[in-house]
Formats: sequence, C-alpha cells, structure tokens
Amino acid sequence: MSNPYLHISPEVAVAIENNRPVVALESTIIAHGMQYPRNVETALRVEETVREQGAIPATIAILAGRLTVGLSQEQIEYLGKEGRNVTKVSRRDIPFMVASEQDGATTVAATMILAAMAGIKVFATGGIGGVHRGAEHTFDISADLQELARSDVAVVCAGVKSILDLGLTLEYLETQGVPVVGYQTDTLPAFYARESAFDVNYRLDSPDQIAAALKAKWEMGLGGGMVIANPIPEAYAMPHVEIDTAIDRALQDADHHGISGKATTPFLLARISELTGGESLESNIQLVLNNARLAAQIAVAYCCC
Ligand code: PSU
Ligand code: MN
Repeated sequence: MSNPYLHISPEVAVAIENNRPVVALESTIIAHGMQYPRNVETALRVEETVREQGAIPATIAILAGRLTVGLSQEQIEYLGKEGRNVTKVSRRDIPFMVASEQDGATTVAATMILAAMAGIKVFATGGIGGVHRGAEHTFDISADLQELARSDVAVVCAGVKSILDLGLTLEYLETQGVPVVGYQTDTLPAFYARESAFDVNYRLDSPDQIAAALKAKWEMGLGGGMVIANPIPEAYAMPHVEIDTAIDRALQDADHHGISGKATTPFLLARISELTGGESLESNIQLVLNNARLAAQIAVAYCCC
C-alpha cells in the first residue's frame, strides 16, 4: 500500500524491503529537548551508535509537510538549528503540518505512527511521555501512552522521568495492555536514576528474549507497542537528592508561570537542565546512546528470529 505523504530515504527503504534491521529515532528530542549544537551532535552520535551494532538508523520528522523517515545529516542540522521554531508534533498535529506543508518535530507518539507506516518495528529514545503529577486535576496524560496501545512499535527508553507520576503511568499502561519490560532489571528505571520504587511487568535479560516476545505478540495479531526500559549506565546515573530537588523546583516554576498543555514537558526538561548545570544533559546524552545500542541489538535479533 503506497502512502503519498510518506518519504523514506533510499538507504532506509532498501533496508526495510530486504528485512534488514532498522531503528527509528525521534526529532522532538532534537528540536525541543536539547540546545544547538549539542542536539545535532547527539543525534548524529546516536545514528552512529545504531550503525555500530549493525542496524540502519531512521531519524523521523515532518519536513515541509512530508512525513520523512531517514533524515540526512543536513536535515538533522536544519532541525537542530531551528530548534523551538519547529512545531512539536503529536498524533493530533500531523494532518495540519502536512496540509500546510510545515515542519514538525515528532514526539514519541508521532514517531511511532510514522515508523509504523514505514514498517519499522523498533524505536529508541530517551524518555517517554506519561501521566503527569497532579493529572487527577489537570488530566495531563501524554498521547505517547495511548499511542503505545495502538502502534506496533517497541520503544526503548530509560524508563519514566520523575517529572511524571510513575505509579499512575504504570497503571495507565496496564489498562491499555502495554507491557513494560525491564532490560536486565526488575525495577522501573527513572531516567536519571537506575531504579525507582516500582516494579516492571517482565524482566528480560537479552535482546533475543525481547525480540522473541515482540514476534509472539505481533504474529498473534496482538497489536500495540511495548516499553523496553533500559537503565542509565551506572557511571552516568545522578544522585537522587540533586535530581529530585531540581524536579520539584521545575514543577513549582511551571505552576508559577501557568505552563500547560504541550508546553509542559519541554519547559520542565529545560528548567531541570538549567538547575543542574548541565550535569543532567550529559546523563541524558549517555542514556540515549545506551538506548540506541540496545534498540539496534533488538532490531538485529528481531530480523533473525
Ligand atoms: N521526555 C524526555 N525527553 C523528551 C521528551 C520526553 O525526557 O525529549 C519528549 C518526547 O518527544 C516525548 C514528549 O514524546 O516529550 C512528550 O511530550 P508530552 O508530555 O507533551 O506528550
Ligand atoms: Mn501533556
């Protein structure tokens, strides 16, 4: 089935056609998650990491209304420089970017949708969106969670950042039938921290085991995604007290400035980065690289099982 809106780079298209391993990568993290030039530098290192493991990277965005799967270096550079001028795009926003031929940086939800359209099964990112703290009043629940219930893509992340309510995020995913797998861990990692007070649903210790679970799920026709939670490498994990203090402060500031809707997550991320003086940025970069490595290994295993 051809999709006139979808533009897959030749390298990625050939890989998909030949059932070679491909890893999808998001672009909100480039345009809204980090500053230029570290964002571009990181995006290119992530792609290189995927290649080192024998898979093909496919960074995904909307460029001049084209659903683009497999950005060139120039296109990554462009998005990184434009930064916040580029619209942050989730499921609801996609048709408007296409119809008006605008650029869009894709969130986890939107990247999953475009990856699924292209036939890519594995996706690496830093952190997924989730149920925000105070969601019982604000109803602020990321569209990423709903997407995990409907698109057939495995998302490798470093768990759930504690700007979110970890317990409610797990409850929401459970209701939606989305499995949360811990890679070599029994507890849900919390992004900057390797552990949290919550358990994952299943612990799997190898890319082969994860690939086998994905294959079973999709071959049976059980649609939807899977969260693969990969703890940050020990050497880059941050002390709880420092990060918790920064997160509490960022949440207060967001409240004080009346930040809401899609602006909330980027505001909190930027504020935490400022408050922790760049240490959190280094951790963030390292965990993304670590996730890219695992995602590529899973993609390779999925192709062979
Ligand atoms: N969490 C991070 N870094 C990020 C994001 C979340 O640690 O860059 C981005 C991702 O693109 C994610 C989006 O899909 O924020 C979620 O936004 P929202 O909460 O508005 O759904
Ligand atoms: Mn939200």
